[in-house]
Amino acid sequence: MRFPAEPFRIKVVEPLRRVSQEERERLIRDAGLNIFAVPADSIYVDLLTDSGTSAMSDNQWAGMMLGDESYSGSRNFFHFEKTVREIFGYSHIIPTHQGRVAENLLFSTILKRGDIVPNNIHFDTTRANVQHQGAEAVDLVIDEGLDPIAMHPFKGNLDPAKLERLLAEKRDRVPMVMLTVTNNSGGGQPVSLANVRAVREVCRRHDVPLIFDACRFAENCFFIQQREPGQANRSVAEIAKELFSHGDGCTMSAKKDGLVNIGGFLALNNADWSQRITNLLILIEGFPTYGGLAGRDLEAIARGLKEVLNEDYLAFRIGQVAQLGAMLDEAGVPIVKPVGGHAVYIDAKRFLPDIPQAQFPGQALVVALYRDYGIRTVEVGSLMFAERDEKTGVTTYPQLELVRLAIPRRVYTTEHMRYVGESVIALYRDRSRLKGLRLTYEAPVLRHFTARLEEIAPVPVNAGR
Ligand code: P70
Repeated sequence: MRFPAEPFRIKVVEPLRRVSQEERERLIRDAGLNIFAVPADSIYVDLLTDSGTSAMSDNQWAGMMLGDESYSGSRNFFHFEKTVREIFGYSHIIPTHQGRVAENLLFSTILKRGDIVPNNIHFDTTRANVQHQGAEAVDLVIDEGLDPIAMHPFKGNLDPAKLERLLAEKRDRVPMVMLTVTNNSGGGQPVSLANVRAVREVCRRHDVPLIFDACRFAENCFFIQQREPGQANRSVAEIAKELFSHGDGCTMSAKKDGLVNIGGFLALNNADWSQRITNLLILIEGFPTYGGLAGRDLEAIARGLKEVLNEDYLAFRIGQVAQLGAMLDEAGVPIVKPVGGHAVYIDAKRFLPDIPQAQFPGQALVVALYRDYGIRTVEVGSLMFAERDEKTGVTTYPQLELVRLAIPRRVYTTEHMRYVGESVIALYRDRSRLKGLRLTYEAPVLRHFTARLEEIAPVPVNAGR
């Protein structure tokens, strides 16, 4: 088992606290079996998210000291703007404090009630922000993208034929098409350049703008370089330039491939949209040269966006995730394959085949990984995405029931990864003791963040006799 060697060394360390199994049991019970409510300093390896959890480099920290905190016209804004234009190629750059604000500004300005926004698969905040405008979020990923074991190099691809059918029928209701790179909900799977070109062509014929959700663009473009015929000799930066040239703009959470702890932006070519969005930005987020950020944050993003395109870094990053996936796969743990860019996703349906989706098998696994091993993961399945039709009372469950082990960038060492691998394998061998869960509280939107649950006691074999 060869994990890739780190292309960095460690200058600052953050001690980790080991807590006892008894304390973890108490903490997860007090949290209503919701991992978001467990204090982070009682977690040993935190794989909840790769968002905002990166370790910044010495170069980024040095940039923070050069923060110009002027209300308007900060030099860091100009550096940020220039960098984003160079990499993404769009003309109007609107800073926000994180990705979902970029989404909210875009959707609340452009969408009308009854509109439809197609995407490969919308991630949770994108879907919720579309729905918040009374619009419909439609997922058009290729069929392989919904099959956890289909071996396709670009399982994030959007099916151009499905898009064509939708636009042929309902063009009037579609103000934009989105593409999420990489496709987070489907396992962190990349989208190919050929697919971007094909989607662009359908959009061009129907005259619909194409907007990227660019959170993990560098990881996506690295996969293109590694896997797509004809791309091996191009730099990841060149591939990114072409990819974005096929679109009209992007939303970005810099908390992922910006290698920072907070920040995001909206980049657009459409001057009219940008003007209207900027007016809203001033009302709710901040002046156009800082958005919701400090000057020092903008500097860290500008530097992070360049570092993330370093191919030694990307080979390590993607290799570390792939290697953890390989370790689990070789032990027979059911995972989404091929392994994605930022996370290994366990297929909870196959891990716990006896627990029905209505009893949250993914969340049961999340709870056990914390309680038994101090590892925090996140459910991407029925707790996050099941939808109840208020009229009929019928609940629709997502096809994929996953547990995501998201790997923060430049944070954990190989030994941490080995600990995680060995723990998941041990739990898999002992999985028969896991029980289903039921909800005791749920919020009306994005319920997974605040839900409370309890274990369903197994019915004794002799019950009722
Ligand atoms: C994640 C976080 C955020 C995200 C994303 C895509 C493709 C937009 C955003 C919003 C959210 C999360 C989920 C579970 C646990 C913790 C955090 N994704 N588009 O980890 O960006 O967070 O900056 O508003 O993945 O995948 P932002």
